[in-house]
This record gives sequence, structure tokens and C-alpha cells, in this order.
Amino acid sequence: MEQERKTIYSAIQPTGIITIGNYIGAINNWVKFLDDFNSIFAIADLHSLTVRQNPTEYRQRGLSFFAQLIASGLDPEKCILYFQSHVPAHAELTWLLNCYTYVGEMQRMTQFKDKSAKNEDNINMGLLDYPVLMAADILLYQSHYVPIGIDQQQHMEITRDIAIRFNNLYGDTFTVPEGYYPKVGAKIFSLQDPTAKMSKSDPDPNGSISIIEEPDSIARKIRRAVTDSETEVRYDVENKPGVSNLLVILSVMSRQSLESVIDKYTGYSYKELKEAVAESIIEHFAPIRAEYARLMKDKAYLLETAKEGASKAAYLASKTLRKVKRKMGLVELK
Ligand code: AQP
Repeated sequence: MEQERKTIYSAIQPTGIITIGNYIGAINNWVKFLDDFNSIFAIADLHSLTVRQNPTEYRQRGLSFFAQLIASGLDPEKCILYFQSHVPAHAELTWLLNCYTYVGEMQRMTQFKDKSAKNEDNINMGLLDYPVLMAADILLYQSHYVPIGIDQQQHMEITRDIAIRFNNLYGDTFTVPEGYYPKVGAKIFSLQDPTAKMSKSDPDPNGSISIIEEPDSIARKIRRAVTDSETEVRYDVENKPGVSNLLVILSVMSRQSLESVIDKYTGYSYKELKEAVAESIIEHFAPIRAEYARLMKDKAYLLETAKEGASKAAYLASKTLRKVKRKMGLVELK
């Protein structure tokens, strides 16, 4: 029975804060999959080295993110949860796949262009190669589905291209994965600029909310959220992106369909909507905040869990890596 289960894989970079955007677009779906899939989740700590990190903060943030994922419901008994840097196969497969990926393809990636513009003095090879590392992450585990936000769709497509290209050359080697995007909340927008993605590393703290944020701060940020010059609530993504974003957040946070939230709040004042949104976020994350605080007091448990996760991931990854090397004609040691 166990062998028939499909595999899901996803990861999060330990930069900035885990936002309600990351939660709604990705983590919330990871949790829903746990019981029915072989589930593998990583802290993508090699990916975020493409941007300069302060080592002391980076180490602390890595562990904090790990605890936030467990607190969000990623029970390590039900999934493999690990740090990407603890499984060397990711870097190794990246090199091998680099030889099947074209520079032009990488230069065309929107994220590469955006991040190059933001880091003009540090357009490093890692930034260009980021999608190949992501392809290696996913393909190492023969993943069927990758639950992610819509911002990662382009990288998902290149992952599929690389897998298909390799399979065409060498015969079936990789499962060709599919992106899985939530029907509601695939892209949560900044509270300060509702046309831009809510971002983990937004320098404006009022644009995003962390999943472990203090209730007072959540209420304040929602009160200040940018809407428009009208006064009544209406769902209209084109003309009222701020209000529509709040309705989407309310729907996921209160575990109600978007339709029923729209039905209920259409015609309400912005103040009333904002109060309901703030309350729903505070309520949704209260148990997660409490569990996070508890976990952070038990560093030994976190490190032991990370070690066990890495060892399970490394075992699976090594099987794919051996297969890839064999197909490519690298000499095997018995
Ligand atoms: N605003 C969002 N709405 C829905 N899903 C989102 N995701 C990210 N932002 C939103 C999804 O969260 C997962 C982890 O993404 P990531 O680690 O690449 O982080 P990020 O938030 O996308 O990072 P930023 O904002 O670009 O900041 P940096 O990289 O500078 O730290 C992914 O599944 C993503 O789709």
C-alpha cells in the first residue's frame, strides 16, 4: 500500500519571515497532503545563499523556520522534514543537471531578472543557477506534486523541461512533477501595495505579517492595509485589489469558502472587514505561536529531528542519484 502513495515535495527559503503569504500559498497545503502522500519538505538553505546572509542570523533563522514548520502542523512523524544543506545529493545532482540546462533558459527566468535588478553588485552564478537547484530538489525524490505559490510556476516548468529532456536522452529516470497551486490564495499580495506579491524579505514591515506575529501588531498592520477610495466591500480583483486580497486572506484564515466570505461581507464597511480579517489571522495562528514558543525551548529536539529528516531524505536521494550517474555512464564502485 505504502508504495502506491504519490510523493509531494516542497521547500521554503530561510530568509526574512515566514509570511501569511507563504502559509496560504504553500504551507497550508503541505499540511493538508500529509495523510495521503509521501511528504517531503525542506528548509532551502542553499537557495538563499544566492543573496548575502549574516551567518549568525542565518543559523538562528534556519532553526526558527524549522520550528515554525513543525508548529504549523508538519508533524515529523508524518513527513520528512530536513535542511537542504544536510543532504549533499542536492548539490551533486545540480551539477549533473547543469550540463543539461542552457544558459539562455536561465537568463530568461523572471526571478533571475528581478533579483539581479535588486542585487546589482552581486549577480552571482548561484542566482542564475537557482532553478536548476530547485529542479534537483524536486527530481531527487521522484516527486509527483509540488505544492507552491503561483510565483514559482516558471521554475516548475523548467523543472519539468529538464526532467523530460533527461528522460528523452537516457530513458525513464525522473518522475515528471506537476505544480500544485491553491485555488484560493495562490498569490497573496502586500498589505501596502496590493499589486505586488507579499514578500518574505519586504523591507517595509507593514507589507507583510509573520505567522508568529504578536496579535497587536497583526491588528495594527491590517488596520493600515491599503484599500481604495470607496467605502463598501466588494470582491473585484482588477479594481479593488486591496479589498479582494483581504477577502482571500479571511477566507483561508477562517476556513470558509471564498464565495461564502464574499456573500457575507459584501456591503460591509472597510473597518468591519478589517476587524474580521485581523481576528481571523490572530485566531488561526494562536496555537501555532504557542507551539512554536514551546519548540524553540527544545533545541536538542529540533536538531535531532533535523538529523533524522536528513538521514531519511539522503537515503531516498541517493537512490535517484545512483540511477542518474549510471545512466550517464559514470563508473560505479560496487
Ligand atoms: N505572496 C505569496 N502568496 C502565495 N504564495 C507565496 N509564496 C511566497 N510568497 C507567496 C510561496 O511560498 C513558498 C516559499 O517561498 P520562498 O521561500 O521562495 O519565499 P518567497 O516568499 O517567495 O521569497 P521572496 O518573497 O521572494 O523573498 P526572498 O526570496 O527575497 O526571501 C513558495 O512555494 C512560494 O511560491
